[in-house]
Amino acid sequence: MTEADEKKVRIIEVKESVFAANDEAADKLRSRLKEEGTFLMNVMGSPGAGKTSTLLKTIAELKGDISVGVMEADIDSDVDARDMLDAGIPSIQIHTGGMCHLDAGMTETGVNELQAYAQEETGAPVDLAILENVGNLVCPAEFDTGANANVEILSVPEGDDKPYKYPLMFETTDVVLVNKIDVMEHFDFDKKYFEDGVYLRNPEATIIYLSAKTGEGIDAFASWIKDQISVYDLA
Ligand SMILES: Nc1nc2c(ncn2[C@@H]2O[C@H](COP(=O)(O)OP(=O)(O)O)[C@@H](O)[C@H]2O)c(=O)[nH]1
Ligand SMILES: [Mg+2]
Repeated sequence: MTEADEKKVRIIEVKESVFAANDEAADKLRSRLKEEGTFLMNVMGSPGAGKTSTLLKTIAELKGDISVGVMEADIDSDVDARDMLDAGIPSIQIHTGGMCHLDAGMTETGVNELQAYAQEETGAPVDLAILENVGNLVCPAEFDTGANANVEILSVPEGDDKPYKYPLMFETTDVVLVNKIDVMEHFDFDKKYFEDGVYLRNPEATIIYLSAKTGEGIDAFASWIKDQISVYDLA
């Protein structure tokens, strides 16, 4: 059989088309949020990095200045949303049913539900909607949720080599939070090696060291959020 006789295999790159459709939905969501005056922040990181703990402390710091609500995404359970509600923060839980990330469509559904809930509970939608994404360093980085800012939380015990091992997560984030600095002395965490890895992936990234346990550095993260929102409001 010659090359000309050989039947060509038709290959469909499903992944590419899924990403293209998601990017479009994410841009649509961003335009809508801009019209409504809502800032959406997507928080990513491994399970146990301290996403919920850091958010609880940071939202307490922001209280009075900005109204905040949280969408907690998990495969199952409502543990994190309960923690938020116990702290008086409007919150809903999104179940992904086994999926390890949220896409823009799921995020839009979450935003709608969160704003309806905030309206019912407080009489107004929130200015800052925070998405605590599913705990995972790979999948969430692949999908644009429609957020205005991406936050990656890494904790000291996870190690200083993560920017080298999970490049996309560090490429797609705007700020890298290094949590659990209160236990820094117990780990061989080389800050220079870590920062070099972050800037290699993302020269524009901001790095903030903090501890959700002691509260150190939480003010710097809260200021970073306020700066992002004031730039967004002016744009
Ligand atoms: N020592 C210490 N432990 C922390 C810190 N932040 C979170 N933790 C603990 O780490 C565990 C996971 O925290 P959590 O906020 O639930 O992480 P998430 O899964 O990323 O939301 C909990 O036992 C927290 O108490 C911190 O800054 N220092
Ligand atoms: Mg959590």
